[in-house]
Amino acid sequence: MYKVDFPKDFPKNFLWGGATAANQIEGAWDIDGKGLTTAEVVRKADDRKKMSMNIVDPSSIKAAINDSTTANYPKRRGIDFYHHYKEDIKLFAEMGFKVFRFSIAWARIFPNGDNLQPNEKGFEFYDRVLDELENYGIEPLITLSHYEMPLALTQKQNGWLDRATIADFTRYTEVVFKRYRGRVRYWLTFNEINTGTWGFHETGVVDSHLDKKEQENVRYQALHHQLVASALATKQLHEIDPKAKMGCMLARMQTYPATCRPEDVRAAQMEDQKNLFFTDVQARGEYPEFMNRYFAENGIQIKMAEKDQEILASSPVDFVSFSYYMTTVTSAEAGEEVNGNMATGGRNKYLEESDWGWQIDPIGLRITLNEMWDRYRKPLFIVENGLGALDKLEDGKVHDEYRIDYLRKHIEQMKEAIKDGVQLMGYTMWGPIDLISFSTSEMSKRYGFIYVDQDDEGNGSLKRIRKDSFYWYKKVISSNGADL
Ligand code: BGP
Repeated sequence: MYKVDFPKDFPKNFLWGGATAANQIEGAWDIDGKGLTTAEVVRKADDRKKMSMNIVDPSSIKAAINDSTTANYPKRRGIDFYHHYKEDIKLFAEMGFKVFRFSIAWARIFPNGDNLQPNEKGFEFYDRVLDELENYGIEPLITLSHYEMPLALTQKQNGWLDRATIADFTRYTEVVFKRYRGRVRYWLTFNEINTGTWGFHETGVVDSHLDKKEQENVRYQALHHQLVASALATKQLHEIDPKAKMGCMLARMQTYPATCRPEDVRAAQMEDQKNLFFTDVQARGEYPEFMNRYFAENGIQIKMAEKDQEILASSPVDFVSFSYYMTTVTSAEAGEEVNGNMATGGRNKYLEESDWGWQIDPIGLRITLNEMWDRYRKPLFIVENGLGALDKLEDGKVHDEYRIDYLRKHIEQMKEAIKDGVQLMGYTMWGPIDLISFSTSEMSKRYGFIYVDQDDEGNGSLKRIRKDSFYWYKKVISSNGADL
């Protein structure tokens, strides 16, 4: 007889924690031999309240390459994690973190992105971070490239558009894997790889002078090189450190049809396919047919080397990770402007939104988890989720019950998905300590359990203060998700 049984709770070894990125926390942008990164030279987009396709001001991209006065100072400052990492990791440990996601700045290891000797001083910083995590038994989860690369690679070869960047990246990943063999169990190649279709921040490609059609061509070409590099890094990791696991990372945004009219359902399906395409390649090892048709019909021609398909097929990832902040809506009439454009996409009248227009959809997380598990049958890892808000510090306290409410509702849905049979490895909430926002480059869009005393201009003591949500998350972790 078929045995009816299903998991009722979070697994015992569930990885609770938080996630960050080098250029949003570290600061120390010119210390210990580090080179400039792409994230540090471009300005934020003018549209500060909405996250749109133009996350980076297009006029700053070209200027940045020749003119070092075009700087993103908030990202250069971060929250000075470089000098505060001990204090910060201690606070993570106090909350009971099992895992901490951070990224290595490629330009600390190879300041010019070239294949010469790695920068020992750059490595030493990450050695210290790992030592500290080990002291508290916190598992590291490392992103190899989170929205940045050495600026020199953009200057020399237009970032990922040039195939030569694959070799630069694999040299970087090789030295990193060898250095940290046996010390790091979980890795990710590229953060939110799919956002490379939106522009510079992911690919490091200067294309603001091209028309939309040409841009799309160039971006998919650059992303093809990233997909090949990701597969090569996965292969390397398995050879250098067989016990370690590699994951891919997608900005997952489920698209709902505006109505149940089949035309709308199909439009939403196409949006979803374009989103999942990247994970399809990384987890299944091949380009799915629907993209071949999309490329052909849109005049996109991807140059592949003879071995590329073999490389992709030979090294799929071990687990599938994604960020989840919102869902969106589309219709057959919506057209390009709406499709794929995060918060400025179609509105869903059933959902509330954050101050930045991100539609809050906890049940969408359960739907997403079920669909991703069905599609890939590989363990899933939610490596970003959270609420950006304007917090108020009053009498040394931050009462952020809105954040607790957001997180609670999402974690409840994770539990539902686990009962549905989804294999979920862990959850790293985004920005456990306030950090510089990616899309606004401001400090005031805060996600943290820990408040950092710094304003948008960089004034402040950098003091770390526990918010109400800090104590709440500590309880969530100690009860393994039972006490929400
Ligand atoms: C993701 C990025 C992060 C991050 C987060 C929140 O897209 O991977 O780097 O910052 O979104 O976005 P924001 O900072 O724009 O609110």
